[in-house]
Amino acid sequence: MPEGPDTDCIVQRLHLSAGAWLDLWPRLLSAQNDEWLTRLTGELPWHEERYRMFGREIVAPRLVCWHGDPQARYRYSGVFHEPEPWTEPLTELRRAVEGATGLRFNSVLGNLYRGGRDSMGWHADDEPEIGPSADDRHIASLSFGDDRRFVLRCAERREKTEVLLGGGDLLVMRGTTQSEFQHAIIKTAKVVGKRVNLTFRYVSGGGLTSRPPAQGLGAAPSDDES
Ligand SMILES: O=C(O)CCC(=O)C(=O)O
Repeated sequence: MPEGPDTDCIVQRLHLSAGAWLDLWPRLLSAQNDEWLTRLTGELPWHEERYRMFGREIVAPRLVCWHGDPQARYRYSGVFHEPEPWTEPLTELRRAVEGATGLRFNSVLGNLYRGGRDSMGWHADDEPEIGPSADDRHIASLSFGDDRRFVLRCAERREKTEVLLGGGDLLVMRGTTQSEFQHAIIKTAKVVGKRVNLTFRYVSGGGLTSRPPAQGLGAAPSDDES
């Protein structure tokens, strides 16, 4: 059983423009990185996600799962995705994330990147149902496994920033990050191992009326792009 978080871990704040900021707890759970990776890859109900874009069926380049309180329903392309119940490891990790951040979450989206070709295209999690409020949507992203580049951009202001997310790192996107920026996980030709990312969210009741969590999922940026 993995041990608890590193209580000496100190949060680092990175201010972006226009009222957006990131809080990073580096290596919060890195001492248990391998154990959590094994447990989460083995125990969660990972599956492919298919969606339609421009009349074509696309398979997202990663595996996903969605868990949460019963009201944390998630809808896109006209289909409701009912959350799977919380599992023991997810409950334990939610407790660690809430303990570190002082924030509350009622759902979690899991992404499993099987290697460097798995990725997440540019998108913002800016659906009105993600809260607690439009000018401060809290999304807490906890990573296990190999390092991956997490990139944010604001095309309007030609602003781009990047955080290398390693196993055990906790990053919280705050303020106007979702309305002012898009984010992505960069595809890479380097040999990288598995990575699990959990984004804890606060979803208000009734279900999301959103597009897929990654607009342009198929068009993932790559190392060559930046
Ligand atoms: O894997 C990551 O770090 C990013 C996940 C993400 O962007 C999302 O779940 O919306």
